[in-house]
Amino acid sequence: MEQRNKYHIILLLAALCALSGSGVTAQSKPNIILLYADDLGYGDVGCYGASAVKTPNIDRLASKGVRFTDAHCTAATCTPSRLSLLTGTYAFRKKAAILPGDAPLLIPPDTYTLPRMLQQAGYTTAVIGKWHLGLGNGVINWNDNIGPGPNEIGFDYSFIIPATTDRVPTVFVENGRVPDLDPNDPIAVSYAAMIGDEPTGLSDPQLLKQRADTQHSNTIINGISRIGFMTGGKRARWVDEEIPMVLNGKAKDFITTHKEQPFFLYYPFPNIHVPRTPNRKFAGTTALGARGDVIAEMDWLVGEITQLLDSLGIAKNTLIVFSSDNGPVLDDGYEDQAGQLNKSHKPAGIFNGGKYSAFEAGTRMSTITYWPGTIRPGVSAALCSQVDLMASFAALTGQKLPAGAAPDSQNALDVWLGKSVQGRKYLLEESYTLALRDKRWKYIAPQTTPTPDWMKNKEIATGLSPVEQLYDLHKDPGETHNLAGQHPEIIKTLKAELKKLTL
Ligand code: NG6
Ligand code: CA
Repeated sequence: MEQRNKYHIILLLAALCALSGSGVTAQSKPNIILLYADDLGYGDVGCYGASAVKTPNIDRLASKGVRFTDAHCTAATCTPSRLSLLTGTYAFRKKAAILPGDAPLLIPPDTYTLPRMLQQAGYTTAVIGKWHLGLGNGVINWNDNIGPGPNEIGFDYSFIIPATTDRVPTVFVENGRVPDLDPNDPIAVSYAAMIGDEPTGLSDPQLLKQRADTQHSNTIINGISRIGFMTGGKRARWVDEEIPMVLNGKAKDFITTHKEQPFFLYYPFPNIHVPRTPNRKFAGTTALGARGDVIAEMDWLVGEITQLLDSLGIAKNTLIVFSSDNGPVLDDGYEDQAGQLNKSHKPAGIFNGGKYSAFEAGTRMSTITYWPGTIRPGVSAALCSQVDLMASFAALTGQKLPAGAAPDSQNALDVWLGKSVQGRKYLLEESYTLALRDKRWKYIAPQTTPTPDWMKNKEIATGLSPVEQLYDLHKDPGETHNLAGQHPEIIKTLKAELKKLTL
């Protein structure tokens, strides 16, 4: 009798293991939350050196988790970095660049994506926040089903800002539909020619909360002129200052509803991209003007999530990764005084460049992992890339990547969890050229893609050059002395590695 009981218990255990896949038990599959800032600089938060803006919630994650000092997004702009994050693929392979607001979906629906992989691991998946990876097949009808989109590439739930808050249409899309749309007031969008008769930044600048450059001077919505023209959808339009509150509500609902099961929440904040329109709770709370205020606002969003996890009792079963999609920029088209008020604040920390740049600040991101009870607090100087999150999460959740999936993603789970400092040997940085890093050296290839004209009159250290560049980051983290002429052997090695990647 005893023998038979034992046999049943063994069978039961075997069945449980099989159910949860690859021998990983359901208990060991933590929830995963990816808090993803937009245009946040390496030096923009307290734990990375900022003092003009306080970020107690992000600092708390860092003090109880791992704070990375050499972690990177893949590219110096949004769409390419997000593509890599969600597919484990470098952006140059897909010729990804900043997308217009009406661009088709960049990730084909049959792609084995990060969220799809987690779905297969038993996770409920959601994206709440900025998308900017295109929607639809080429022609979007904003008044009907808008797909394919996030739901077709692995997200069970989506509540998104379609592109950026400076682009039309200024409406959310929830599971492929614009919520609260009045059918008698349909949305039309044009990026080519003016449509409708609503005021624009050029025709009626007196209506603006912030003046803008020509590219951002199309239809005025909520006192902000945008990139692109839009008519209709008045009831459904967002109020910029309320966006963080709306997203916060959606994110909290999702977490609360799914607290009993493993979930993956990809939470790309609109902060701190332009237009910088802080909620009244944060407006005027920092010395940096709107740019600082939206950092403080984002920090509050982070605190809302960690407090909720604590109150639901699931913090110990939740891995949080905090990072950003590209480096900082002061003037990105709107006159919000970010430059004038910046004073001694260093958005890029000790690094050179920022958004759009081939220099370090283009892709070196403030990056934190936090998982109380599992991750031991520390600081890691490991060289790591967001492109590796996919293979790392596969390892975490017991998934095997199918052949050809996530071709650039390497399993760095132990690095993310702070158990190893053995980071990447080589790391790619994409901008308007390619650059290759090892722990010490950085090779920047001559510029390959022309920069847009509007960039020329902005104060942006692009790091681009018609000639080869080589920097010794140990001695010169600010990339000021081009040593290309002095170390032909190092250039040769890094160029050969770069060539292997791009063949
Ligand atoms: C640029 C916009 C900039 C920003 C960027 C995308 C102009 C002059 N500038 O084209 O304001 O929207 O695209 O930013 O149009 S990102 O973070 O999504 O990559
Ligand atoms: Ca960005």
